Amino acid sequence: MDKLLLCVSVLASLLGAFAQTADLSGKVFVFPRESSTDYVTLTPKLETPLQNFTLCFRAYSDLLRAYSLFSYNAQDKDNELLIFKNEVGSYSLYIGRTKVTFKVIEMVPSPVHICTSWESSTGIAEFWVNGKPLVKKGLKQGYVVEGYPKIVLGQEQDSYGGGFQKVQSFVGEIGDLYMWDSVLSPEQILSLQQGSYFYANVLDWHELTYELKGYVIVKPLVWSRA
Ligand SMILES: *[C@@H]1O[C@H](CO)[C@@H](O)[C@H](O)[C@H]1NC(C)=O
Ligand SMILES: [Ca+2]
Repeated sequence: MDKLLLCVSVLASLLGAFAQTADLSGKVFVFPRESSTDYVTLTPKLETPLQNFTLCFRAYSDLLRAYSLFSYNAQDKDNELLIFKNEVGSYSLYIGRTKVTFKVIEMVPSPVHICTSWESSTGIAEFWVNGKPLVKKGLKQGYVVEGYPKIVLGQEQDSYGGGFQKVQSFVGEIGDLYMWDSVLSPEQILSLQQGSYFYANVLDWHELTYELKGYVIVKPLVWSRA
């Protein structure tokens, strides 16, 4: 085999060994311990900038401290899109390094289904917890969320794909993660919470491209439909 061809095929098989695409329906990522080294990277199907989006997922954790739920950084743009839990009953959504905070009455630990959406034209951000819409907030009207992100579950990025701190790490289980480049209707969000599936064009749990780093294990989802 010619040298170049050999190099290319070795590289391709190496890359293939890292990222994988799988149907994770009925499964979760388990982040079993606190660390600054355990995480999952997600590769979106669409790398384009986002004028609108909806992001939904299920999470189950008994942490009482602050932690990152979804960390999306662009090149040179920290906190381009971040979902951060501050404390029990308080969730922040960051877009373009600006944040809004949503309050909800909740029991910890109990499983949560979270959906959040944002549209550029109005700046309106919605946040749903277990099918309940929280008070709407507004931020970054007219902004466009940068494309080509590094998306990380389990850790909070302070650089492009790194800069993790143990005290912001997620410990627990995450599943049923979907992201669209549009704002879903309240009816769609409710039926997702109840277990329906809609094809998602940015990230789709049924066809997810991901890479496990450190101690993260895929296990069956046993606590859904909360
Ligand atoms: C984003 O949403 C607005 C208002 O809902 C719509 O007018 C616009 O076309 C959407 N943008 C894209 C890229 O889909
Ligand atoms: Ca950050």
